[in-house]
Amino acid sequence: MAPETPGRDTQETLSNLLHESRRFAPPADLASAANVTAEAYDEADGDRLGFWERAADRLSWGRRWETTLEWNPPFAKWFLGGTLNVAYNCVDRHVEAGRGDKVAYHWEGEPDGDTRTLTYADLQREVSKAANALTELGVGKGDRVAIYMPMIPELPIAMLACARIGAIHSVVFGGFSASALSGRIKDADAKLVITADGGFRRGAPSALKPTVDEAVAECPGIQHVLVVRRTGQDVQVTDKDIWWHDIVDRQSSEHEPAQHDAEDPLYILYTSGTTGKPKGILHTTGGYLTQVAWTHHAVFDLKPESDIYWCTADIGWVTGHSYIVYGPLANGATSVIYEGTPDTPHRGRFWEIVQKYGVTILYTAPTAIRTFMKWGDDIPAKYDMSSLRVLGSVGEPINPEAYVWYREHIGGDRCPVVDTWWQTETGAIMISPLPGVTSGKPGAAMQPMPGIVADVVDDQAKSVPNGGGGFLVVREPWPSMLRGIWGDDKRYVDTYWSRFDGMYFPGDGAKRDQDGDLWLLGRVDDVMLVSGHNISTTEVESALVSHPKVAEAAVVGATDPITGQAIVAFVILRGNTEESTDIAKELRDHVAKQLGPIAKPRQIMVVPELPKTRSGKIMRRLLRDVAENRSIGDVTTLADSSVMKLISEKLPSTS
Ligand code: 6R9
Repeated sequence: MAPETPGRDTQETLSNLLHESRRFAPPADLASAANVTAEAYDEADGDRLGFWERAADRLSWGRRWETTLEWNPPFAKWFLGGTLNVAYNCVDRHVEAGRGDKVAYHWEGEPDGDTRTLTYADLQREVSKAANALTELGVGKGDRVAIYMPMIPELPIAMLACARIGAIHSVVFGGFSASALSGRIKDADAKLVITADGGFRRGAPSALKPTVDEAVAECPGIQHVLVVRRTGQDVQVTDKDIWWHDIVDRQSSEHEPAQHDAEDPLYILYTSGTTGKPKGILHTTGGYLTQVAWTHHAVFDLKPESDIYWCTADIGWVTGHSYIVYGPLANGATSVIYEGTPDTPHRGRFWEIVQKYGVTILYTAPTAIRTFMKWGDDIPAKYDMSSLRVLGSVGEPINPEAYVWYREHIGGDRCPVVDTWWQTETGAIMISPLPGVTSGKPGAAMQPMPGIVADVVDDQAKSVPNGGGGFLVVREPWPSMLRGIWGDDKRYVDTYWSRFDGMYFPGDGAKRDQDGDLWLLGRVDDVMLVSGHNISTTEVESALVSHPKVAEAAVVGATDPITGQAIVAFVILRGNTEESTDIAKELRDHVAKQLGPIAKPRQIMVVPELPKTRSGKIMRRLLRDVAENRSIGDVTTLADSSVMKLISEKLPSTS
């Protein structure tokens, strides 16, 4: 294992990326008791549909399906003829099995000491009351409900109440603007909005209701706005508004869950993509729940009796839908939900939460990990995190150095790290190590999950050999795949199924190493073409992050008269690093040594922050504008709009 500096920066990190030689075998005790063993791959290879049938049998069905898969490319139907209720599977069946007193959610509000505990029995009562309230408000099966809420227990309760009655929820992340919200409400033609007065953010109440008022003013289709009182802020009450406590609290806590068809819609979730109007990704019930539950069981080795599971995503993103709400609850897990940010009231808040609840499984994003690296090793070192046993990563490629830091400083050098590749569109994890099976390589997502047929192809759609790179594709339909884009089948076909005949193209680049393991390289739009060579931004970023002074890096290709594109890098230094005049040269040489002179950045700029989307992904498009001296483009999806100003101020005036 990489020793702490000094001495760690030379051979060990230079053997990075595809030459990465570090391997981390599964811990023996985890492997011997793992939920899923290597046999799962053979089982699925031998009989893929049979494998998914057995995964579906982990759920409770009203009526068993007749047809496992009906495939009219690119339109799939899974478990046809089957009926189930997603909320019953997530809640009631655990209560009926005598586990009603088991904690479903330990909720930790942002203000210190503001906590709630919900058992499965509590959840059953709350979801039933909310379902009764929705019915009273005239919401029925197939109706769309927009949900715009902070990370409070009423958010999963509202989602499950919709699922219970067969209404289709469309959760809109609470940080989006009024126009983003109204656009999504209109596209889905929702009739109800569920929201709150506000939430707590960085130590202060932050209002949501005024944004909803502004959005709803544009949306005549909205009949009611159901408002949870969370912060107690003054709100303007309109004639569409109803307080949650006025209508939900007086409902009966009994509600008979109806059976819905396996292909009835469960939710719509909008993804912005880089251009164009957001796409309403549609997910249905049976296949979706099958795959989120199975992958959560397999990838995190979840033991519902003993594990405390914490996914730090916001429920407003797909990671929260699949791995805070539906997957963990279907498996009867005990989870932590945290309302706030990692630095409120101090930078050790996450580790304090791990210590407090004895978290055993942590699922977070590379952007958070790199921020923790920047803040320094001494912060996590103050907490007892010996309860942790599995660490997950999702959202962006994890740089090998960030992986190793995560494993060492959070995982006590004992926990396997599972790097999980998937998308809003795929619904569930598609490529990931299995913690009791796979010898992990820092930076690699390793292998498609059992039952998933993924490949890397060249631009002629031919499978690349080991050592080759190209486009990631999925060759066979999978249970939790999107069923389309809401109201736009043509766009569904054009976006995902037109680049390569008969294959799903997610838009990501990938490499297959000499062992046949997969490395994700980010969006293909971000690949640079330098003097005729394809170079991925991810590889150069990982080379930069492997330098001991660098916490985070973003790389873009800027038009260059000689090389076509030239590499421009933006870096954030680690907490204790002084910015010296020769740092740019030092880093350029470091990249050249690691990846070869062709990958040497033309320019390196030290910046205090990087522009990120609200879900934490680096927005290279804006950095390209900076690198090419253009005025900066659309910043509406930026999490913090002041970041671009901070960056511009740091730039040399000559560039
Ligand atoms: C779950 C989620 C999807 C895009 C995806 C890819 C990137 C996600 C990744 C990863 C490399 C991983 N991505 N996980 N890239 N390694 N483990 O993030 O969904 O918000 O729809 O984003 O995120 O580029 O195409 P979504």
